[in-house]
Amino acid sequence: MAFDEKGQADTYERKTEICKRAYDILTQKLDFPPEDIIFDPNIFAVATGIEEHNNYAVDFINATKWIKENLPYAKISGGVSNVSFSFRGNDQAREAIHTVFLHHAIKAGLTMGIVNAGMIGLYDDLSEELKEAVEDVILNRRPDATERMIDMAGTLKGSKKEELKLNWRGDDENPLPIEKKIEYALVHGVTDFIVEDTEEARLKIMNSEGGRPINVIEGPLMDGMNVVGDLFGQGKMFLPQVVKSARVMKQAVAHLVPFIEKEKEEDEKRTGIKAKPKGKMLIATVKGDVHDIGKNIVSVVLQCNNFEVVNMGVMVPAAEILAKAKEENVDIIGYPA
Ligand code: B12
Repeated sequence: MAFDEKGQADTYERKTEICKRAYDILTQKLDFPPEDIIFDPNIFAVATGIEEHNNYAVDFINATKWIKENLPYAKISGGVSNVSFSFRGNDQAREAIHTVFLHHAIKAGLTMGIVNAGMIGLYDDLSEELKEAVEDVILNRRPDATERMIDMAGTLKGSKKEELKLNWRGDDENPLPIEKKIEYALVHGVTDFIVEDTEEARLKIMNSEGGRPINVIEGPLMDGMNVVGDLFGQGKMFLPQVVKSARVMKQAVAHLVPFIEKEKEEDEKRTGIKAKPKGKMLIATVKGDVHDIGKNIVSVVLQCNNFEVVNMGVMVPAAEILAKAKEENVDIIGYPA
């Protein structure tokens, strides 16, 4: 943490000076690997009513940018929930503040943060009005930002997020298209309706010409996951939220797998031919990679196309993959690149 003999660093100058000093000692005197250094340049509460506190978020964000640019390989963390401490008791205001703060801090180079994962939202879900009020506070854009934010905090019930929550499934007269419902469920990590929505999408696709259950994955589910990927890539969604999206995706895929398998059985029944295995494939994600949703889908599809599949799971060291490939005498080794 950015602390020295004088105490905790609260300004940009103090934060950067202390981190630089620590970095030089660690890397030059102690031979400490710079990539193992994680600096916490101190996040303090803004909108406290005390003028000296107004620039705290800006100082943290600028210090983060400076560390990223000047102290190679060092990582940056912070206690994010602190920034909204003056709004304790008003979870919606705090959530909006965390969301906006993270959006800007991640852009500046923040590597990780400590925050209640249930208290972060989507930057794009904030109404323009709320976003502006919070940004005025976080970026210290006007002297009356705190008062305006306090006024806004009292009226938060009508935020765009609340409206979205209420309306995301549409109503009987104007139901939302099934693809949009699936996208919403994936982006917001809502599992409540995902099985029935996946089934509705499957029936819709099966009723169209040449429709197959796999098309539900390749169509609405992948489209929704790509929205998640884009928001995540832009720093508008955060890792705990993507974990929830993955959970929704897994439930949807689990619903479809029996239908994908049934297709193969029906083909065999129809033709009266039990197909011979086309080959044997080993599949895994390599150590360092946890993304297994795509791999598992590929595994199911290959099995349904008469490949024998040895699925080694996730995070498998390369040497183990090679040893298993020899032991099982496989024809193909597959892993997501
Ligand atoms: C869900 C998700 C996660 C989940 C994974 C949960 C799980 N159990 O799988 C969680 C939250 C854990 C996660 C973590 C991270 N993720 Co992630 N994640 C995603 C996301 C949003 C969706 C992936 C997905 O499941 N898609 C749906 C499936 C069906 O599609 P698919 O994976 O592409 O698979 C298809 C094809 O690729 C192919 N395929 C897949 N595997 C195989 C294997 C073989 C043999 C073959 C032939 C074909 C094949 O067939 C599949 C079906 O069509 C993507 C963004 C995106 N749009 O893809 C980011 C994404 C992949 N993640 C990314 C990152 C950066 C991370 C993290 C490093 C984030 C972080 N800072 O910590 C960590 C990495 C953790 C780790 N050690 O691996 C980046 C990767 C960037 C890159 N290319 O280097 C992406 C692209 C997001 C982004 N835009 O930044 N993630």
